[in-house]
Amino acid sequence: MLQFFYNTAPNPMKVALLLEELEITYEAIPVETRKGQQFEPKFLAINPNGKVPAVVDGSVSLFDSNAILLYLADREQKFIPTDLKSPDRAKALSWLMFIASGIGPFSGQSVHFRHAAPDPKEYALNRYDFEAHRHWKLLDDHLSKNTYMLGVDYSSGMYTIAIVLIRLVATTYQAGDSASPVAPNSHASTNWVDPPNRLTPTA
Ligand SMILES: N[C@@H](CCC(=O)N[C@@H](CS)C(=O)NCC(=O)O)C(=O)O
Repeated sequence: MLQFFYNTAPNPMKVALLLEELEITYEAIPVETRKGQQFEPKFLAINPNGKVPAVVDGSVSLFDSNAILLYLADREQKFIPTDLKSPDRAKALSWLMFIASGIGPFSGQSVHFRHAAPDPKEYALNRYDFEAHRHWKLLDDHLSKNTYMLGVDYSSGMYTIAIVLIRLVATTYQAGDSASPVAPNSHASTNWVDPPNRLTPTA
């Protein structure tokens, strides 16, 4: 059975969400990162980066949340265009990496410097806030012209792993500092998923 190493922070939760959506049977193995379990040799053998999430699926071992999401979507051939050379697959990969390297980390740092960092922090806060908002604006502009991330006609409304990710990042970001005024289209749930509200957080 697939083993899923996790804590309840945003990156592992992206994987949990997709595992559930894909209805994959898995064993959830908590890693107590506050107690340093991520640095134990047996976990470092799975993820040398010493962070959750990580997954072991038979002989396959993966770390880094977006790599895991891509693997799972490909494994099940769901939530991502499967034709490797299709324009939509290319678009999905671009948005996936945009989230992994842009909107996710910049939003995370923005929230950190606003709510957790000790003073002085103004320079860092301005820097990360600016970049986070720039990314959200870009996404919002895209969604103001397209009903779905990959366009109106894509796969009879099926959403993609990119949407799952953005929705979760949006939720996380909102928890620290509402992005709604910055990116109203990005927070209109009908623009994110089909059926509407499927991934809308309840709290
Ligand atoms: N790029 C990694 C980041 C993973 C990451 O930062 N994980 C956090 C939880 S969201 C973690 O393990 N923190 C504990 C630590 O850094 O020691 C991914 O997307 O999986």
